[in-house]
Order: sequence, then C-alpha cells, then structure tokens
Amino acid sequence: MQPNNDTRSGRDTYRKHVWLRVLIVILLVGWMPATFAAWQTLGAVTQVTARADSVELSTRSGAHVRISFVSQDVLRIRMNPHGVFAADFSYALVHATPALIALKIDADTSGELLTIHTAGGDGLHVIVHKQPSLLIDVTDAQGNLIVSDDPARPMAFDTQNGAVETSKLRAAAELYYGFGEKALPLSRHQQYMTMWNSDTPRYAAGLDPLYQDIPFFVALHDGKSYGVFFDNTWRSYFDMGKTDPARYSFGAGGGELNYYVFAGGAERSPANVLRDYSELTGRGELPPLWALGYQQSRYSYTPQARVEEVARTFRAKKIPADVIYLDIDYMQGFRVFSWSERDFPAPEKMLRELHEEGFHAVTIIDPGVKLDDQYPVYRSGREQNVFTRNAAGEELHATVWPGQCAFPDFTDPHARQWWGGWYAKALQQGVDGFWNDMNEPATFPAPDSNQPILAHDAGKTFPLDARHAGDGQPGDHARYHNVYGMQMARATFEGLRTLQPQHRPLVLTRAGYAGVQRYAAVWTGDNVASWEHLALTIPMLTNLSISGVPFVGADVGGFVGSPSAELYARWLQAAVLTPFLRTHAEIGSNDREPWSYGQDFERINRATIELRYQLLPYLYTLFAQHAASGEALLRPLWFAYPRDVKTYLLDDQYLLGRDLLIAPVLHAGDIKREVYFPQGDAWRDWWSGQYYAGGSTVKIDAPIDRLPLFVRVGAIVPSQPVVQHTGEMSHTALILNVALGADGTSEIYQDAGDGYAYRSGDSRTTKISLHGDFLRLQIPHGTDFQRIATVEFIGLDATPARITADGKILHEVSFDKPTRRLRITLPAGSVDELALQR
Ligand code: MIG
Repeated sequence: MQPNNDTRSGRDTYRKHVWLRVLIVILLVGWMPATFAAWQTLGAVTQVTARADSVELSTRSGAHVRISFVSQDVLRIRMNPHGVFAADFSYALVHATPALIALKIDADTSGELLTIHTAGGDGLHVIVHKQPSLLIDVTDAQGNLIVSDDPARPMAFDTQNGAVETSKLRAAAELYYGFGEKALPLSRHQQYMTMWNSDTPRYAAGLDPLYQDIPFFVALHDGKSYGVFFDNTWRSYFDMGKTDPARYSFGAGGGELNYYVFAGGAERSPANVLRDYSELTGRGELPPLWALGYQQSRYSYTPQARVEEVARTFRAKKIPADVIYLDIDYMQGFRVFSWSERDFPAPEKMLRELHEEGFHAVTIIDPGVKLDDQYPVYRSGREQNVFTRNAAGEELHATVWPGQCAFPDFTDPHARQWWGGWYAKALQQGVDGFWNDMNEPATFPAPDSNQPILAHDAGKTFPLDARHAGDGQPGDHARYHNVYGMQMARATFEGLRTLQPQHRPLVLTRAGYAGVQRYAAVWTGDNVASWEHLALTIPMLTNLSISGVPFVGADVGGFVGSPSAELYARWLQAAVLTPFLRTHAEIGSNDREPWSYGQDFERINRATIELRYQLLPYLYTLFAQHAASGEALLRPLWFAYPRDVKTYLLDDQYLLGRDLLIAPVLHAGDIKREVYFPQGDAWRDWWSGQYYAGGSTVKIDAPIDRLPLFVRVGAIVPSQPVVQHTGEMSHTALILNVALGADGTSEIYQDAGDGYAYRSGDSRTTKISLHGDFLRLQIPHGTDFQRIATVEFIGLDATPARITADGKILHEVSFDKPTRRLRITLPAGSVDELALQR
C-alpha cells in the first residue's frame, strides 16, 4: 500500500520527534553518572585474611566482607564497599560491639570454596564461593541450606550514591514475619517494605512505612525458622519476593551491608531466633505494675477539672483504671515541660488527688522546643548547644505545634543528658510517666495551598543533610533519621532512671528502631475507628511483638473518628489482653470513656476491663519472663506452633504467653466466630470449661458481652479477684486456674511492682506442676507477696469424690456446673500437694 498524504505528514512529525528523542537521550546520558545508580558486584575474592574471630575477604571491586560469629547460632556478615570497615558502632545493640567467638576455616582442594564455622564445629556454617563474584551460603551443621545468595544477583554496592544490597534465593512457600510496625498482612512475603520512620496519621492498610522501623524478620518454611537482622539505620528496604518470587533482597541507601543471621538453634525454632535477637538488641525491663493497668487518654483532657472528673467517674462507676493521660493541651502554648496557667493552674494538687484515688498520670512531651527567648528550655538548649544543626551549621528550625521550634540532637550524649534533666520538675510535681510523640521526627511541611500533604512528604521531617553528632560518629539526617525517636526515648528513660532511681520509668514512644524495647513501650500511632483497623491490630501488634518489642498496644477504639458502641466494646475486648492497654481519641471525636455508650455497654466494658485486672498476675509473670529471656508476650499462632501449617496465615487470633488463646470478634454484627485450635495442644473455653482438641476449627458463640478466650490444657494460669487499680492488689490473694487434661508446669513471678529491690532478691517465683489429678506447689518462704488462696480446676464434669491437701480431706470446695469449675479454698499455711480423687 502506498502511503497517502496524511501518513506522509504524520511521518514528518515523527521525524521531528525522533530528533527530539535523540537529543533527550544525549542529555540523559550526559547527566546519568551523577544521578543514576551505578551498581557494581563485588567480584571474585582476591585475598582471605583469617583472624581468631573473623575472616576478612578482599574482592576485586575493592569491597571487603567480614564474617564472624556471635554464637554458634548467630552469624554476622559485614560488607564495606570501600574496603575499610568503619568503627563498629550500633544504636540497636546492647553492646556497641558484639562479642565474637573463635572460628575455623576449611578450604576445598580447588580453592574455589571456603567453609567457615565455629571452632567447635557446631551450629551455622558459612560457605563462600570465591568465583566469579563472591557468594555466601549459610547452612546448619548438617549442611542444610538456611540462606543462600542468589547467583543472579550477587552482593552489590552503588559506586555513585553509596547504596548497598544483597539478594537471597527464596523458596516459594517461605513466609516472613516481624519488620516492626507495618500495616500489612500477617506474613510479609511478596511485599516490598521501606524502613523510614514517618508520621502517617490515619494510615490506611498497606501504607508503608509508618512511625517505627525494625529491620529484623523471622522466616518460616516447613516448620523451620531463621532470622535476619539488617542493622543499618539509613533508609532501607526489604523486597521479600515482590519483584521476583524466587528471591528476596534487602539493602539501604548508605552505610555498610551489616546483617546477622539467626539459626534458631538446632530446632530452628522461631522462639530461639527471637531469644538470640533479643540477646543482641536487648529486652524490655520490668515495667511498673501500674503501667499494666487500664489507661485512659484523649486528645486532650482539659481543663484540670475535667481530668479530675474522669478519674472520679471511674471510681464512682467501679470501672478499674490505673492511668490518665494529658495530651498536648496541658502545656502553655505547647511549650514542653510547662503547664497551661489557665487550664492547669494547680498541677501538684491535681496530681496529689489523682494519686489519692489510685491513679497515675502520664504527660506528653514532644521533641520540638519553641523558639522563644523568654522560654528557659529554649534558652538553656541554645546555650548548651544541644540543638540539631542544618547543613550550614545553623540551628535547624521547623514548625510543629508550638510554631517555630528547635530540636535536640538526641544522638548527642550531652543533649540526651540535658533533656533527661528537664523531667525533674514534672516528677517533683507528681507526674508518673512520659509519652514521647512526634519523634520520627515529624514536622509540619511549609503550607502550600496548591498541594495536598502526602503521607511521605519530604517536608514532614528534617532535611536529609541536617547534622547529627551520632555518639562520636557525626553524620547527616539520612543516616540517623531512623534512630532519632529511639534516642529521644532513651534520653527520657535514662533521665528518669537518674532522677528517680527508686522507680521504674514508664516511657511511651511513637517512633523507634531495633532496640527501642530497652527504653519504652510503643503504640501504633494514629489508627482509625473502623472494623478494618480493629482487625489490623492483630497482625500489627503480633509482628511488633516478635520484632523484640514486648510492650505494645494500639489506641483502643481507633484514634481518628468515633467508634460505634459495638466497635468500641469489641475493640476493648480484642485489646484487653494486649500488653499496653490504652483508650485514646483524637481531638473533636465523641466521648470515649468505657461509660460513654449507655448502661448496657457500660456493664460490658466494665466486665472487659475487669478481666484484664483478674489476669494481671499472669501478665506480670510474662513481663518478668520477657525481661529474663526475651520471650514474646503477644504471639502469633505460627510462632508457638511452627509445625502447624494452618497457623501460618492465621491473623485473627493471638496468644498471650503460652497459655491463653484470644479470638476476638472483628466484624460488625457478629455474635459467633470460627476459632482454630492449633495442633499440639488441647484447649478449654475460659468461660464454660468446654474442651477443644488441637487441630479443630469450631464455631464459638460470641455474644456482645463475651470475648472468646481459651486456656491451654495443662496450663496453670494465675489470676486474682477484681481490683479497682493495681495499688489494691496487695490486699488480695491469688487464684490458680488449672486446665485439667494434660500434665504441665508453670511459674508465677511476684515482686513489689515498682522499684529495683527485685534485683537484689526481693521477689518470689512459685513453681507449680500438674501431674494427672495432682497439683504440686513449691512456694518459696520468707516473702509476703499475695498468697495463693484459691485453686480453680477447669474441665471437670462433677465434684470429685475426695479432694485432699497434703493428705487431709478438704471441705471448702464448690463445683460450678455452667463453668465446669471446681473451686477450692486452700487451708491457711502452706500446701505442697493438692489431689483430686475421682
Ligand atoms: O499531630 O498530641 O499520634 O496520639 O493525640 C498530632 C496530639 C500529634 C499525634 C499522636 C496522637 C496525639 C496527637 N499527636
């Protein structure tokens, strides 16, 4: 066909465009080296330098790799593109430099492979392929592959911008959990995630990143786990099979490729991975007992009379509570460490009265310090030179609530100490705990009416070239952004420890990085009053929990918006056994106290909070176990039952400790729900004693006033009678809830509930074991914590013929048919063995 005129003219235009395109390409190519990535793989290993506790590999690219062992189950791999390892320093680790153990190298005859293992030869083995570009495989002692570099994408770095990356082969069914705070499905396989602390109010499911970032994950495949911790504070990312399901990659915009691989012990268990990770990055200390009570907050309770009214109402209505929060409006013009003269004229009096009623008070403290020459905090900070500076070396200023502010550089030890000292006055006045918000750090972008504010607007934090002290390793904000919030929480925590050594601090932080658990509890920021957000709390909180952070919670009811009575009641039930339990609400939302939804819901919400108080002895014991060995409090089901595939994606149930299974109602209108009972244990309904075999799925009744709650058969769960606040606990005695049907052992931890006397032995750990129908108690003598006064056996069909305590027949027993509970009052004095004879 001949072209007609039309096409010819079309061709002319096309020709013109071709020239334009060529021009653009020429321009682009000229510009490219400065802006585009220039990735380079490491190339072959050119030299191997063996030391007693590390092996250093030089590569053709000039980059060096260093391999070492923290223990036989924990391996460390570092890659520095320039071949010179920076001074070893980490904000995440308990000790800036982890202690290493001796290792051994075996070379094969061809010289192509090196095997590196611990001197003992047990645990992890590293196989280094020296050609054509360095590749690392990690196996267990038997040679089973754990992680394996993808030969198609060997470790690489970017010669232009300093980025680093590694890629691993991925088994199709391998799942990944952890990664800190993510509004993503329970397993993060085939997700791409960014680590960059961001103020993301009213985040939608799927928005990433959020407020806090923990670059650690636990992998699960075929019942076996391993963990990876990428200790790099720059903006980093994890592509867990999204780009290509056959591989996962992680990398960062700068710094070293510095990561740890956790084998999970010989069992390759997730619990072992977490134990070893928490050994490295630290554990949460025992919180003060009052911080485990119910906490009531809103933005903002003001004025003073309203705070007092809310506290009084809890007591008058007999709804238990321990803590009330003061949000930003308690301050004078949002100046941190001040009180509004108009609305809080007599804070000492208010705080004294709150204490008399058994309440503790927490105030919010943001990082922004108002620029005001008359304001002592700003003046002192300027004189002490503690504020973050911009690239030009001037004090960095940005707008937050108080207007223009300066911001302490929390990566400067002097600034941390200075900041910690400012809590003195509030403590003297009677404030009990502190809430650090806006510490991503968050700033308000310069207003531009033509542009919406985007979740990840670069103007919502410091400029990337702002300067930080970095605890002796000065660097820019791009390097230290992700630890700013954690270091603020640290400054607060350490300040409180110094100022009030007789009390355990309560610090709550919104932003964090790996290791934040050493300083603070965390909550999941500005969630939304919706059923979808309620459901999201389970994958979010359980994944945070197995990221090493024990003290976690989400705003009950959802911060943004106003929940219906039903949503609030269901949310309270779902949250009541989460470690950090706080109702919070945004400014302008409807009242959200447990009594705000009419009499019926007041009764329901009271009963829910009462359940929390009944189970506090169990929760407290779990905190003590976490502090000792890093055990998670909240556990996703797969974590406890890694061999049960049906648990791998189960995101609407969770475990508290080993013994309680919680299956809250997460959908409007539902009064029944399906519950899966994981294989390996049997379960009993907390309320009815009904038995459920492991591996079964059962539809359970869940009327609006009932939280589906189950106890593991063989468990011995301590509880107590309802109290109005934790200060009343010492007047009560413990109850043991024994779920009959399997043998088991259990411990109960008790101490003064505050202070540090427990560290010099002033605590009690009671050991209890169940063998068939015999319960043995080993109660240490000489301490006067709550005594065990009652035992309730769950799961009997009738009163046994005889019940004896140390051989003597007991008569103070009662059997409750609807709950299948046999209640036994123990005789005064100590009992060693309780026996049922059916
Ligand atoms: O820009 O202090 O996530 O809990 O109530 C909002 C006011 C600042 C955000 C916190 C929220 C708190 C609110 N804050």
